[in-house]
Amino acid sequence: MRALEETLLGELVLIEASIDFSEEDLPAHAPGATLETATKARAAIAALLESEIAGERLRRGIRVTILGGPNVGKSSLYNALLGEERAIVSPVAGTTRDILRERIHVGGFTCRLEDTAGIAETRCEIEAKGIEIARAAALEADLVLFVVDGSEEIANETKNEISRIDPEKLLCVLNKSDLGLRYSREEARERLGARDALAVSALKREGLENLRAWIFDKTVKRAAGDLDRERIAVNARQAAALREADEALERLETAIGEGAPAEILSVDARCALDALGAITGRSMSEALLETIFTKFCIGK
Ligand SMILES: Nc1nc2c(ncn2[C@@H]2O[C@H](COP(=O)(O)OP(=O)(O)OP(=O)(O)O)[C@@H](O)[C@H]2O)c(=O)[nH]1
Ligand SMILES: [Mg+2]
Repeated sequence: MRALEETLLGELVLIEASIDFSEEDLPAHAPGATLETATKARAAIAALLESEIAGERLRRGIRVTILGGPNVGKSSLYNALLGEERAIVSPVAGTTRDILRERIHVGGFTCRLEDTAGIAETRCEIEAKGIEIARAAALEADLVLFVVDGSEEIANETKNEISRIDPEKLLCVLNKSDLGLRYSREEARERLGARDALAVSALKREGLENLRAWIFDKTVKRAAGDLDRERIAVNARQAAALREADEALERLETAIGEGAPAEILSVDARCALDALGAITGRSMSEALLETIFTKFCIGK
């Protein structure tokens, strides 16, 4: 946004200078260059507007649920991603009962991370309730990190449980890699029936960067339709301002095409910058003065 604003401001300064100080020795204003800038700015705005819907999802926060059998290290992974000891970790199976939720940031975006009760056959009513909540959370989630203890053989129930999850949003996390994995990533993918698998050690904090990168790729990038980071997360208010700026720039293009005088071009350029200022919070007239001062040393 700043870059967009700066280029337009640069043009406006030239336009205004050609009006106010026409008799002085200043660089001449070239309408052709302004037209080019306006056209480029409109393309940038169009790209920003595309991300409006994706932005809504990103702002809400991407929901990432950690699921898996008991004792595989779900809470350890939760804590590791969080960077704090939030969930109780213990060698006792069935430690986590309630669902835990915290926000984490991945590549500058918010994820709502959930730790859940270990899925197992149980006669305990409380544990069973926790498992029910865990499965429901996984259904709702944007992503499911299904954790298995990679140092142990894969149980049949694990494969069944995984088959309930939409493969599009599933990642199998082979935890406890520090103990030595029983199988390769490829074997894990095949045996677990998952498209993706990643080895980590929640205890030793290893493989977490890969995991974060995977989360980023699967969510933020996909949500934004593979747009690069700068183009993400335009909200409804910002989109309205961008549309306003775009209309002003369209008028500017037409005015240049018609050979309108600098006074007219200035009005449209100011309009566009005013609209962008509603997003950046920058007052256009202040910005204009600053730029005039630094560029031309006029008026000091
Ligand atoms: N060696 C090793 N041990 C781990 C790792 N991650 C977790 N553990 C241990 O595994 C045990 C269970 O860890 P938790 O994080 O409580 O497992 P959980 O999946 O949340 O268990 P429940 O809440 O009971 O379902 C603890 O003793 C942890 O220290 C790891 O990466 N390597
Ligand atoms: Mg736990």
